[in-house]
Amino acid sequence: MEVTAPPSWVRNAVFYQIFPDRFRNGDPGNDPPGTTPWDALPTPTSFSGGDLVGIREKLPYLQELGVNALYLTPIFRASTNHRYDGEDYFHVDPTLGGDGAFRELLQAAHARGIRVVLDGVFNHCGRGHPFFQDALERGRRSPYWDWFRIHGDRPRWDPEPNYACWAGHASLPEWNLDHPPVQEYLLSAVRHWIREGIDGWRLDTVEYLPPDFVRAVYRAVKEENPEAYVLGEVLGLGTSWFRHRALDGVMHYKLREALVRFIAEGSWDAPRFARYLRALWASYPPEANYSSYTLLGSHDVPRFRTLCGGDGRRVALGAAFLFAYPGAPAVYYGDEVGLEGGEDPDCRRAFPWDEERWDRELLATFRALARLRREEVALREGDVRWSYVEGRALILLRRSGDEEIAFALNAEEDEAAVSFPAGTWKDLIEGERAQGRLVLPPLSFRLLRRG
Ligand SMILES: [Ca+2]
Repeated sequence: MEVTAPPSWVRNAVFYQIFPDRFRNGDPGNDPPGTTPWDALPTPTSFSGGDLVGIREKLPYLQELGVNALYLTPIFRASTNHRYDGEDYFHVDPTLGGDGAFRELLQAAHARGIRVVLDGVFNHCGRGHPFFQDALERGRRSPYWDWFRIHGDRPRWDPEPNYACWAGHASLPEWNLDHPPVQEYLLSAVRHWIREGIDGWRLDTVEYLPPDFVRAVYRAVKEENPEAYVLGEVLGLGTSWFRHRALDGVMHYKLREALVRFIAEGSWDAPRFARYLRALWASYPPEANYSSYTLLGSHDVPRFRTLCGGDGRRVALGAAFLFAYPGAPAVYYGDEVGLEGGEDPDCRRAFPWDEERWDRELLATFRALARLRREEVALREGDVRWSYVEGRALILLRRSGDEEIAFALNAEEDEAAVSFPAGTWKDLIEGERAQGRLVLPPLSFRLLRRG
């Protein structure tokens, strides 16, 4: 079958990324042994007890935030808190509530119009995966010997692993994707969960997978459901993946880098930021720009607020840019209430449910941005023009049919006067009208409609 366009819902999506161990503990009865108190800072090996029951419980909170799609980091049976060491591709980890909790979450999310995308880890599994365990036990006599790349007669990891493993981690043996049964096995998991009703896959470490296999995943997904989304974790340029039609979109880390330079660090001025973004825009087919997942942070990078030295106004600017720019904006759990955190595992702290600790102004900004994105077709589908780019301020125009929205941003600590294109503009949040020049307070943004 031939699929030529990414699913249309993606350009209308507002994603929320959840690291399931850290969002909400809905059932202390399923906590792994040794679970730490909720507010304890995470370590590489600690468990906080978050689960899918907790996510379901907080769907009203997410809906009120304006979220209509979830991206969950891995949920299948595994040994670690991050679960990138999968031991079973067909069953949800019992410490997250198991298959039943997932089915209930999926139903409840769909009933609220919230889609669910899962994390597919197809480059490697965990050392506890029964197939690797079989190779460990039976050596070359194991039917799974060729499923891995093992040198010698038994897998060993002391002093060094003698098998291919992810980034040198002995606990993460890599699949031998040249062995056809391995691809069949993984593709059957891809199809299984789409049939169970998930709305897409985020493919982990896609740049390390054989391109033919990624294309096979894409085809399998689309055969099961042409409206399902295939998102790649791509840290470099995603151009070739789009050319070969292997992904619908990428996690837009390149865009994030520019936002870190321009808004968090302040090391780039607006002209440099605009030049970079224009070049990036031109590198991808238009539909891939509209169907990529745009982010300020994830479980793999320091939180944006921490990179901003804790300044919530800069987080608001970064978020506003994502919501005003093409692509599906994603909120990394907790960013909306001001959660901080440095490099992994610190960027994976437990969500602070004590509202006393929230940055309420920031949360209100996220909600307003999501509402405008939902209401204004130009913000979702409009074309993009850079209208004013000077110093550390810019105006971006988004137009769809007769609707035109101007997004003005000042990333400077001082006020900035920006020039608008001819005509009258009306502020979408405050309601006031503007014409000609407008003075933006320090570290502020405005969204205005022409007319
Ligand atoms: Ca729990």
